[in-house]
Amino acid sequence: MNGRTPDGGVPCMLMRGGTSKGAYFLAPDLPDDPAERDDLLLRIMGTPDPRQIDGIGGAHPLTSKVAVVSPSERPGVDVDYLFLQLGVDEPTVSDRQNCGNLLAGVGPFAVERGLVRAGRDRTSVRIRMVNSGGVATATFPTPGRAAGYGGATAISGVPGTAAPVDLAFEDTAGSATGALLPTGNVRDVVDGVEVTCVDNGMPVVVAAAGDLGVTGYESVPGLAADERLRERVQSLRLQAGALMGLGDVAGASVPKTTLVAPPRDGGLICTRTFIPLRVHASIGVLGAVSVATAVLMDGAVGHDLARLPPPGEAMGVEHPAGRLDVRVEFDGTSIRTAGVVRTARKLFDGTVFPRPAGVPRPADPQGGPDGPRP
Ligand code: NQM
Repeated sequence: MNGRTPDGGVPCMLMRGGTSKGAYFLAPDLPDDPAERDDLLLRIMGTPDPRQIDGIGGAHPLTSKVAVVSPSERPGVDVDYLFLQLGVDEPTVSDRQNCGNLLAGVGPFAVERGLVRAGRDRTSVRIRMVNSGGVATATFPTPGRAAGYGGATAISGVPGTAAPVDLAFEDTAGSATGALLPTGNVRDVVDGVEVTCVDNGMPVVVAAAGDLGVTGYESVPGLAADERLRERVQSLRLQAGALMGLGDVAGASVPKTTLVAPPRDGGLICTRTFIPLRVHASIGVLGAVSVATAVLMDGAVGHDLARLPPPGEAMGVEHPAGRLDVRVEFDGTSIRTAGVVRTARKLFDGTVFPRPAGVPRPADPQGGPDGPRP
């Protein structure tokens, strides 16, 4: 039984999850067939179109995201969360990565939709991240047994404050590649640049900013305008992706590339991240967990640039909008715990109407409001 309306509407909740924004759906409200589902989601988001003008996407990879949530059949787990990254100007839908930011909204969404009964003041929801098989526990306030979004927690990259969502991860190592160090080495040389390829929730290629001719403190527009740097990052990630066992990653959203530099704001390390070629406005959650894990390792790129906080203190991963504090306990061979605090907010709940199937798209040479493209 799905909640779709006779005129093609689909029940949808728009939420901010951490520093990202996405459309949250109950799985039964979307087609079971992945190809049909993806086609519907592209038409909902308004992809492909750099402005996503005919859909609800926000014209950036960080706002062109989808969470599909369903009750879990796994013992000890409440809900399954499938993350889908939709392209903006390319008609792509990828399930090859996780998203720790949208994850922040999954617990409150599960309560809103009645999949999980809220506790009296706080609720913990055990979430299986379908993309990687890992499990996360989200704990958040539920005053009056309802999801509560107001609170005093600030996160860099989001104005104001909101209720904290504590995320504790299990089994993040090797999320997409099967190994914490997917090339089998703590350091590799690609294109003459030393890199550490790591996957503690997100496959990331870590390189020293200085080795790519930048400081690592540039602004997002400054890095975005650097065509030559983008080409070098693409070349690095294509080769590193193959070494990481990810195959041809030309059209894939992973691996990400993070350039690291010494911290300037009391944190562990300073970062600038490419997702995979757009410059991230801050840094992804699991991306930050992976980078922090890498720089904790002896011999890894960035290890000598990092400043370790006193034991027990959160590690600040500095990024263009501030810092993301992560908890990572790494004993030299395996990860003991990993977690972050995020916030999330319900923005809109209702029915979304997809662009009809088969309507010419702006990117079609014959179609779109601007007519044939040159
Ligand atoms: O790394 C962006 C984001 C992400 C992913 C990306 C994320 C994560 O900021 O867990 O959250 O790396 O494409 O939402």
